[in-house]
Amino acid sequence: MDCIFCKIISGELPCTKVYEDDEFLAFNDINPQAPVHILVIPKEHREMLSDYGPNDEGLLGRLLAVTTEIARQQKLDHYRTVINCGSDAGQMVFHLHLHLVSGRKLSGQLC
Ligand code: DGP
Repeated sequence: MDCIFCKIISGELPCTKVYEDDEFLAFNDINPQAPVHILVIPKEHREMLSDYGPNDEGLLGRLLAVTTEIARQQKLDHYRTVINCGSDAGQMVFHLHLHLVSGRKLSGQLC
């Protein structure tokens, strides 16, 4: 599959790994918008948040729970989480990912 994040998951492309379990991988964003900019992704490929539904509440809940655990491990007190859904919302990589951004005062801009 021609997906950058799937290639990162398979090890075909490198990343700076921050967290991994059976279901999720987290790694540093290649183009950080703040001193801490981590992407948290499910290993299962789906393009965007709108590809999930009521049957996925477990996975989506665990995505947030894993994110809070990563924030704790990284000793982040203040942070922002962002999920872009669709190109007009700024999504450029079509494999669901959550941005975890921290390390500077974040203004009104989303990420
Ligand atoms: P979005 O605009 O929400 O689709 O964010 C995609 C993010 O993915 C963007 O902040 C840059 C990051 N990114 C794109 N390609 C790579 C890559 O090959 N490696 C890493 N670590 N991050 C990437």
